[in-house]
This record gives sequence, structure tokens and C-alpha cells, in this order.
Amino acid sequence: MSNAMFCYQCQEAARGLGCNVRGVCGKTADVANLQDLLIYLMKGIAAANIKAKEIQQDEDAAVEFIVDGLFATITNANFDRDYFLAKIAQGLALRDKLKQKVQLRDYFYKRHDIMEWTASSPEEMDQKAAQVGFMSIPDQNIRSLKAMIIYGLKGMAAYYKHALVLGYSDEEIADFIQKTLVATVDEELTVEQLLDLVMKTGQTGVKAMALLDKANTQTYGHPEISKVNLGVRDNPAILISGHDLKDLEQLLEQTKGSGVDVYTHGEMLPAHYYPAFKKYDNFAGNYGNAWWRQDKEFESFNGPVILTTNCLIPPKDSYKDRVYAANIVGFEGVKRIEEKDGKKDFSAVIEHAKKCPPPQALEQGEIVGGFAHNTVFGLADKVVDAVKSGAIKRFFVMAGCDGRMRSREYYTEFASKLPRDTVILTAGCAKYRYNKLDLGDIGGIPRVLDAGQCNDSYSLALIALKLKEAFGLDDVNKLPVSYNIAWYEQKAVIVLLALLSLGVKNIHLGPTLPAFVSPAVKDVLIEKFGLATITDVENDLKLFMG
Ligand code: SF4
Ligand code: SF3
Repeated sequence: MSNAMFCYQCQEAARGLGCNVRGVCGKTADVANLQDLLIYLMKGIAAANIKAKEIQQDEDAAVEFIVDGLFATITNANFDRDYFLAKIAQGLALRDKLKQKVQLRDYFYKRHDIMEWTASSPEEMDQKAAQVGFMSIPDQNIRSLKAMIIYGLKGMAAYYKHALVLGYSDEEIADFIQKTLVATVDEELTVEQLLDLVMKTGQTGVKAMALLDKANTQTYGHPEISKVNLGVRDNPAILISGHDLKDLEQLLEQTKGSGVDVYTHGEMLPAHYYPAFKKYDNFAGNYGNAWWRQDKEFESFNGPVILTTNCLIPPKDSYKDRVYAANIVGFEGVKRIEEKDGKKDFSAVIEHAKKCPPPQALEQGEIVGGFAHNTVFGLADKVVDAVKSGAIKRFFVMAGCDGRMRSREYYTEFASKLPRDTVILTAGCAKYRYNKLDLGDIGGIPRVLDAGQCNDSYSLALIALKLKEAFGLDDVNKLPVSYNIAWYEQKAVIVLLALLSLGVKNIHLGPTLPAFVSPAVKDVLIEKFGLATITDVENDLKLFMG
């Protein structure tokens, strides 16, 4: 098993370059390599499935496999070697089955290694895994663009998966993911062609986010302005984290009347904004903050914790036996909640909760959220009047992710020093850097408008487009809106590409630019889109407020 790896997919990449011994996230070298191998294998599955589609022999299982596989390789989703070994064995069988179906047909990748390689033991998988990562692409700029595309696909797959579990699919998105995965094998693609593919990834990202928005709002109603309790009650409880609303729905149904409360953590907070979940008396509130504080917060919660998606950090022994993983989440020794016929049985978690003391209070009070597009459109007249009267001078889109780095204190300081006639539009776990500051309101409009999870960033794009229409402008960039986005994992990559594809310019991305952006690619992004990073609060405020 190799103890060398290379991963530069997240904002915390070691030294701003990449992790090469062990991930800052805790991912071991063997798992990082197996994730690379899974991506490589999925290119072969996609190539065969695309060909099989021409003779109506394609498999839904291939799309599901690819979507899950991409999702499982997102930062802080799955650290489990056995998960990836099993997935790779399963994937090889799937690829070979598809190969059989299309064997008489001629196609470009027929003799390519993505179709030919095989491994029958963990050792052989480890060996192959060490050869197929991004470092196998010699040219730095080609590598950078292919990485941007693959990471964008990972984010897209995550959003698409959430739509799929709610019964919403889209052939165009599924085809795009497969074709684009295969395209990254093509050694002939030029920088220009890859840049074009980056933009197409962004455009399809918009479609995936729109589909998820439709799935969520048609299933659970439009988010509405809601107060969320931050304190605790005196009952045993379960904490649910990640982004999967269907898991939450099933948990609420199964805990109803059991005497066990349910609290949200991290990115599950916005679930409180949906009308469908308000009917559950035991849906008690939100506990804690963003993902990276889970090592302390899961400890003091006292009860079991369910991780439905990223972000999981390697659990401490003191609470590891209380952690349950669902869907694509995995960690060695952590119990799994399996799914049968689209249903999950949480009874073991509920029984576990009953034996635990109630959570220890971290804070008190309430926060307000629920400002997704439908709510904001309802306030549109008020907002437009406030802008016209000068009561609101500027909007700041501060969506994205939170993370461990000290430099992220910038976002708390930035939010608190923003002039009082500005409004923050947010989504994703980045909000925890300022959603508990008392920033007040402007004529009844709160100064922090939370649209929801990172999954709901689409709302922010719709709001910008609606404002453009309300002010009769021909270009979103003429709006009094600035973008100061914090990123961490690959869902933020697809959000960024989506915004770029919608023509949004001058986005500031921090706390640092991605390690996978090479200097030459960075120059292109600066020149074409005005992409920038952050400096210090005083400077940036001056710059943004012009
Ligand atoms: Fe490093 Fe981030 Fe990759 Fe983890 S996901 S190995 S922290 S670059
Ligand atoms: Fe957060 Fe992991 Fe990205 Fe969904 S939970 S925004 S980092």
C-alpha cells in the first residue's frame, strides 16, 4: 500500500499546494488513492454506458453508481478504505457488464486503459490507485482545468443525488456528468476547449441546482421566515447533520411520540425553514455551529449523531460509538444506517438515544432564517423601495462553506464592520461566522438573509436575477451586489462555476484561492471574470463600497 498521495481538492490543502502524506482532513494516503481510482474507474463505466445508450442498453445503475461515487469522494464524506475497495470491485463488474453489451461496437475508448485495467485484490487496487491521480497529467494547466471540471462534477453529483432521492431526475444532467467524466481522459483537449468545458460544467450546475430546488420545494414546501431555537430541552435526543432532507423526514416520522427530540447540526439547520417539518413537536432546534466544531459539539450533545452527508471529521473515541453514518458517508468502525427500498430504519439510533442523557446547552436564544427565493420575491417591493430610498446601499453575497482556518475570522469581522445600510445574502455553512451576531434590520428586513444550505445557493442567483429585472437592468453586474464567497469543498466549486456561467463578475473567493488553480489558469480567471481573493477587512470594505 502506498503512503504517498496527492489531493488538492479543498481549501485546506496542505501548504496551499496539496496534501501528499495524509490529508489535513484526516484522509489517509491509501483512501485518497482509492478515491482517485474510483474516479478513474467511473470514466470507463461512463464511456461504456454512453455507448450502450446508443443501443438502448444503458443502465440506470451506472448513473447511480457514478453519482454516488463522485459524492463519496467529496471532502469529509467518506474515509473508509473498505467502502472504496467494495465500491471499486462492484464498479469493475458493472463496467465489464456494460463492455459486454457494447463489445461489437467501435468507439474511441474501446482499447483505452479505462476500459481494460482490472484488479482482483486490494493489493492490486492499491497498486493501480497510486498511478491514476491528477499528478499523472504532466501539464500543470491541463491538470488544473481537468481538476476544476472533476471537482465541479463532484459538487454537481451531490446536488443531483439529493434531487434523485426525492424522485427528480434529468437525463441531460446525467448525460453531461458521464460525457464530461470521459472527456477528461482526452489528451488532445486544449486549454481553450477545457475552459469551454469548465463553463458548460457551470451551466449544467445551474440546471442541477434548479432541479434540486424544485425537488425540495415541491416535496417540503417553500422555506418560510422561521425562528430556530438554539437552546436545549430536557429530553434525550438525536442530532442530525449533513444535507439530506429525506433522511431527516424519515427520522422525524420515526421519532414522533417516542420522547426523543431531534436537533439539527451544521448544514441541516435550514430544514427548520420548511413548512413540512414544522408539524413535528419533537423537532427541537439547532445545536452548535458549522461542521468543524463537531469534535466538541458532538461530545457535549450526549446523544447519537447521524451524518447524512459531508462534513464528517474523524470522530474521537469519546463519542465515536454515538456516530451513525448514512448514504455515502463512511468511517472505519462507525455504524451505518442502511437503506432498504428507499427507506431507512432509525430504530437502533432511537433506542440508543433513550439510554443517553439530554444534550448539554451550548447557547440560548433564536436565530431567524428562511429567506430563499420565494420569501425574498414576496418582499421584493419592500427591498426595491429600500434600495431606491437609499436605505439599502449594497447587498453582499457571503455564501459558501466554513472551515477551521484562523484566517476565516475575517468573515466575522467583515460582516460586523459592514456599513449598517448593507444586507448579507447567505447560504451554506459559511453563515455560522456571522449568523449569531446581532446585525439588526433595515426597516424590518434582517441584515442577514439566510437562504438555506449550500444546496440552496441557486436561490441567491435567482434573487440577483429578480433584482436585475426589478431595476430594469441589462446586466447582473450593474446591481449593487458584491460577492465575497468563502469556499471549502467541491460543492462550492460548482456554485462558483454556476455563478461564472451566469455572467457574474468580480467574485471574491477566500480565504485563499484553490490550490488546483494554476498560475496561468488564475490569470485567465482574473482577466475574464475579475476573480479575486480577500485581503484584509479594511481594504476589502473600501474596495467593495467603492
Ligand atoms: Fe487535503 Fe482537502 Fe484533499 Fe483532505 S480533501 S486530502 S484536506 S486537499
Ligand atoms: Fe459546509 Fe461541509 Fe461546504 Fe454545505 S457542511 S457548505 S463545508
